[in-house]
Amino acid sequence: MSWQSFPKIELHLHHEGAAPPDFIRRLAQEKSVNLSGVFAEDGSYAFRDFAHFLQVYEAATGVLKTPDDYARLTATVLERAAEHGVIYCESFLSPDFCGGRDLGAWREYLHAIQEAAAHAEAQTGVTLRGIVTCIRHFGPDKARETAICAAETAGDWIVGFGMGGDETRGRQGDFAWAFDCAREAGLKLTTHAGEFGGPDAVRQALDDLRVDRIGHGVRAIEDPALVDRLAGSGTVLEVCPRSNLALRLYPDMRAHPVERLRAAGVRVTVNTDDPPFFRTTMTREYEALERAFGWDEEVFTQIARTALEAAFCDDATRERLAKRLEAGLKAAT
Ligand code: MCF
Ligand code: ZN
Repeated sequence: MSWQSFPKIELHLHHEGAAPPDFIRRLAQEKSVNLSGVFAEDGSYAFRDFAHFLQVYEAATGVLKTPDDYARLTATVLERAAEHGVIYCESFLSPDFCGGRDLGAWREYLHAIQEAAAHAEAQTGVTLRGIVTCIRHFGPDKARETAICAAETAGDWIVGFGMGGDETRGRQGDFAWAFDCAREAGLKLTTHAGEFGGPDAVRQALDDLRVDRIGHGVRAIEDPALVDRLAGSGTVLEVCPRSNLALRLYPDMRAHPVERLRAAGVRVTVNTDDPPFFRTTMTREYEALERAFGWDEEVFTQIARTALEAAFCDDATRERLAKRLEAGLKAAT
């Protein structure tokens, strides 16, 4: 089975992290920015471990400076998504990088991104929505400012609030004010937890931030009572299998817990996180999961439906996409 044209929904994608190395190199050249240490000899992104990944990520994506840079990136992101059968995608965007948490500047970036997304949707048929994301290692004060930008721009395009970054610092609960602010503005919530933070971070995300979904969440597997809790509550995990392998959380796909979580009744979805950084695409994720666990059309159909149910978009958009998804599934199976 070729999975490339199988219809897919992606819920965990960092907007800047989806920038191909060539895109970043071209921008760096245009702006005369020196990016030594970012690329390997073969031209791909190079990093040793999680801490180094975060550094390389911020150096590489730091060349994205203007609203127009983000408009160009948005077109590229949606073209790539379309190539891999994605019909709906939510991406993490941050006022921390777009305008330094200044609300006026953030609105300008957002305007450019939304305009580019609308244009690209007309060309590719991929629908994009944004999740405003605070950066954990920038600390709770900056997260508060980011949440205010999120609350002020919440609507039918900015549909969620989240947190990424270095999970080994502080506790999820340190960011409760930011998440409460976003929730009060009507935004749905997700946070990176249970990747490098272990199962306790997942519990904190549920108890202290009261999130709707969990980014990664895979290390819940280390705590059977937590697995039961996730299965019981129906909390959706945004699993990014090849990201976890690239950052050496697991030695290979067969050791990855996504199948054990699914078998225990946890609602899992499949995502790419930062595709060019992890040398992945949605198609490669599907191929690797088929190879490791024998996942077939039935499993991937279930996963796409789960992802659409857990999407943060409004119900009218969900219903429109559900029709497209079901038609695509029928054609593919
Ligand atoms: O999911 C991966 C690895 N785990 C944690 N954080 C990140 C990942 N990819 C990007 N991030 C972080 C990173 O700090 O999210 C931020 C980056 O600066 C971007 S979110 C707009
Ligand atoms: Zn992520």
